[in-house]
Amino acid sequence: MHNNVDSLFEKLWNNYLEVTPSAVKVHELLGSTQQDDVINDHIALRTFNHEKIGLEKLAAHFKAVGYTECGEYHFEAKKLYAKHFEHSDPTKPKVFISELLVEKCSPELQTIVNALVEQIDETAVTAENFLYSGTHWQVSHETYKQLLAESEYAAWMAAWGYRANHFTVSINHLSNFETIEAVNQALKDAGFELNASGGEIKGSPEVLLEQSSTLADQHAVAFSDGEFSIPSCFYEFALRYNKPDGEIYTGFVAASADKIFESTNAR
Ligand code: OOG
Ligand code: NI
Repeated sequence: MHNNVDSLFEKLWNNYLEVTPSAVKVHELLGSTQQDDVINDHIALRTFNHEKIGLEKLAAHFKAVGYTECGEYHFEAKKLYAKHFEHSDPTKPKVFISELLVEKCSPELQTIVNALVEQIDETAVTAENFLYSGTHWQVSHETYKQLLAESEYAAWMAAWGYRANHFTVSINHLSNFETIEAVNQALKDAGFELNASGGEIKGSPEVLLEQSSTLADQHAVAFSDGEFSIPSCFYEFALRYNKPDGEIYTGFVAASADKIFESTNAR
């Protein structure tokens, strides 16, 4: 495990850029003069709820660098469960980790996922690089398509494995933009496609969080039966509001998150 939070995020960022080249263009567009202008609100990771590699196994890597659990979220239809974590230093990004409730899926999906999980070496899960280690298994494009028909989340996990599936621009910290509408417009003017599921803007000032996201880049994956280009990772934009007590809201909104997951859907 890492012992330094900044070096962990640097590794996650570089690994994310490998399959999300559009993230560099987003930085150029939203940062005013230098890349450091873009403050990361949070990242998200995904997994399967197996004992070997469940949410808590990923969380352990963040707890080791000063994170604590702060909220939990249920996604009935997508068969997902999630928690979010915050660092004792509020300037560090928040972390959203979800897991697929495999036992709620079809016997066929369970068989496929169990076979993937079996290929993971137990020691890899606590290794320093686990959170950006990608896949630990062989999977065919045929199997990917079979998973896709039942669960887009399961298919994405099978293809991409362990990595940040998005970083998030904190609109609160941008100097050139005040509203999420202005950010979305700038992105669309620059040719980015936004996730329109549930509307381009998820949430509202009333729920203390507004979010939008790009549709994931397309990137090649070396499947066991050949190379195919599929949705990889995306960029999110978040504007947070103050609670009645004057403190900024640091949680997530399940109804909005439910739609953000769809940023990795096929275009
Ligand atoms: C996470 C989706 C939820 C948010 O900010 O609500 C999320 C995912 O796509 O894995 O990121
Ligand atoms: Ni997010």
